[in-house]
Amino acid sequence: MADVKTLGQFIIEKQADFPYAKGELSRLLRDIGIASKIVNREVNKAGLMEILGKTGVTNVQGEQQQKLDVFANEQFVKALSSGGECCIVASEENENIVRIDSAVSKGAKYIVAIDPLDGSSNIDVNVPVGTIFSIYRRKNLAVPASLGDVLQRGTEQVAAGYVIYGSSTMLVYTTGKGVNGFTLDPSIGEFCLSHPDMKTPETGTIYSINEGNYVHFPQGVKKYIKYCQVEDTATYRPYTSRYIGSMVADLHRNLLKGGIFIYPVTAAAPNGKLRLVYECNPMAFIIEQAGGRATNGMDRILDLEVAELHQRSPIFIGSPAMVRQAERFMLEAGELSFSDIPYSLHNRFL
Ligand code: AHM
Ligand code: MG
Repeated sequence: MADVKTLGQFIIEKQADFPYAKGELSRLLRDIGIASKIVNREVNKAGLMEILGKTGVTNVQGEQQQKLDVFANEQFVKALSSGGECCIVASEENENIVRIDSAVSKGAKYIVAIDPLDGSSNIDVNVPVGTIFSIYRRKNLAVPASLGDVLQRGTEQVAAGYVIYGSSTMLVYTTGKGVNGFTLDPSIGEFCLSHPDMKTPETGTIYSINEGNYVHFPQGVKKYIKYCQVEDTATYRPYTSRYIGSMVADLHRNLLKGGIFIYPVTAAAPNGKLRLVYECNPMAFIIEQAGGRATNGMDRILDLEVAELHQRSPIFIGSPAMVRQAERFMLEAGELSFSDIPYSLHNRFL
């Protein structure tokens, strides 16, 4: 037992890296850890419970919400509200930001953006799902906290992490000083440090993309997929195709083994499918901290301007050599920089 370090112990230990820290971020991370254990308990029971299934209402993206999405959202908002360190929660499940008045009046300085249960369409079939979170500091403590505090570039993130509810449950997070992973030990109910200082391999042999959309991909992506499939022993090609359809699970595997995950623009998703604020930015921060790379095919995800809460972005993320190779194909296919053109024109890539 002497070697076991719990998430709580680790967070307190790491607080020393920030000499002026007052423990607020530590408490916030602890609150997220607690809520994720409650969500984990329900996700594990999903096959048994009446809770499984659809509520019949759709969320702000027009997608059908499932009961566990609602439950997870409630748990995180509740934990963050009672913790007192977070004044705004921006969630995939809420059209608008949720302002926590009690924390605002106390001068709380953190904002949390969250996808409470990503990949929730996989719950019914027992496939891993995840939580993704991102933490920002309020821009100006002298003015009331507002949506503007959420619409910050990814480079401004103070911390980000994900929880994967898989064959085991893991919480992986960064505060900008490397990435550490904790596995939930159900026997003691604690996340224990299992993957210290995670690094993604420089290159890998896994590519992850929904190939069913191939016909609607930009030329550069089509060419990259063909490149992945060509035989070349020197570069270990053809690569292996792995796509779970649960971003957290796909990225977690690729982070550990080396690989690339791509969700480009498609006919159905002319700006990409994944959301910048609570899906792409936190994952980009984690992957970069693990030595990886994350772009929209040309530009760094973390540098993208954030104009809307539920803004979408294409994403190319994973082992740096693989992402660079995919970008070369995008460039050769003549795809201009996304940041050079308005979002409304992104579908010209099709
Ligand atoms: P969700 O937030 O509605 O669950 O959607 C996000 C999920 C990601 O986890 C996954 O990578 C992607 O959607 C899969 O989309 P598709 O089924 O179009 O391949
Ligand atoms: Mg999601």
